Amino acid sequence: MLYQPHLITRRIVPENQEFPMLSLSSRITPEHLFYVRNHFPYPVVDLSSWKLGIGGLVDQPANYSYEDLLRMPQYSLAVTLQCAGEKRAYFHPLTPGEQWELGANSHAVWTGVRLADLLRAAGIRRNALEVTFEGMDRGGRTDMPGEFTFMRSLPIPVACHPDLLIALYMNGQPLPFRHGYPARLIVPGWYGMASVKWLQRITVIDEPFQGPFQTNDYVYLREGGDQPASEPVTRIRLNAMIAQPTDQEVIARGNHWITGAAIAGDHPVALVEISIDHGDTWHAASWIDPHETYAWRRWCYLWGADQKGTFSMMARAVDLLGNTQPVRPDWNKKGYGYNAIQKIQVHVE
Ligand SMILES: Nc1nc2c(c(=O)[nH]1)N[C@H]1C(S)=C(S)[C@@H](COP(=O)(O)O)O[C@H]1N2
Ligand SMILES: [Mo]
Repeated sequence: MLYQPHLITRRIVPENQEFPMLSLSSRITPEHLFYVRNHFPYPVVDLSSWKLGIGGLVDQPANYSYEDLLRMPQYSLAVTLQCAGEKRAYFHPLTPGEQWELGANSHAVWTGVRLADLLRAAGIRRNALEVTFEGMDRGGRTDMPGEFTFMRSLPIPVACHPDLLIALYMNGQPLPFRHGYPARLIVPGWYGMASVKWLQRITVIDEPFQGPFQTNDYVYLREGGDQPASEPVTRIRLNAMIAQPTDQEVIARGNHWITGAAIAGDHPVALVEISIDHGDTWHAASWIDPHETYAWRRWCYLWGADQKGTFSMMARAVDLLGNTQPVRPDWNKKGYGYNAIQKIQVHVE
């Protein structure tokens, strides 16, 4: 375990640390600031014996060594990872789990092998329904006896999409250990739990996977209301994060940049709007970054704060279809997918 003073520690073992959103000075998150989300202590990885297995309902099961994967065609994609627990600390009432604020998300360029290439080489059988991905990290749970590895599944059509990568590199460097060395899955547009780290086995199955990280966790559990009582957590919801100023910050009169990032897993973000007057009027922010399908996009707005007082500041993203963020969060028992419009207070002196 290494003390990482530059990250915000939410838990020491397993190591869970968030990116300080104030440090959003580059689109790509510097490696030492990239958030870390682990369910278990770190696994022991021995590269000489490590293999990535592909099996189950396939015609040609295979075991790839690290070198085998390095020799295959490599593809790069810029993908923002966001934890499904992002902003969980803002739910009322609070929900159990790491109390993430703004920084359970970070951005990198990932390079590796296309999952679709490996699946095509293996030959998926006709009766296949899902593909499971198993990490090397393991441990117990508080809600059931036994030892588990971190394991997740994807429906076949999602798994076969050409943008899914078995990443071997992060920002052009070998994947750092904390982010899944030697190889991790990257599922663009989905919340982070889908992007299994320290990947060791891919298995094609013909029934819905029932592991605890699929059916106990990463499910929206609700009571009452008109939403379904139980729904799997999948794609990243439309969301805007205010990086600067911070909540309750005291600033001097004059011009100030309001900055942040916006993200969406379904449709591209078209617009970010800022309100300084508790939502009465909205102003379009400017883009810092160009649009990239799976990347967060930083925005800024110049605010002429010429009056003293306390201001209620909000930021909301609007996607290409005109959808925007809800005023009230979709409260659910395990605190996933918070995307209500963020509101902060700023004091001008
Ligand atoms: N093997 C393994 N993969 C995992 C996890 C884990 O605990 N073990 N956590 C998942 C979750 S919930 C998230 S949000 C992302 C975080 O990736 P990072 O730690 O590289 O930021 O990894 C995912 N992949
Ligand atoms: Mo997560």
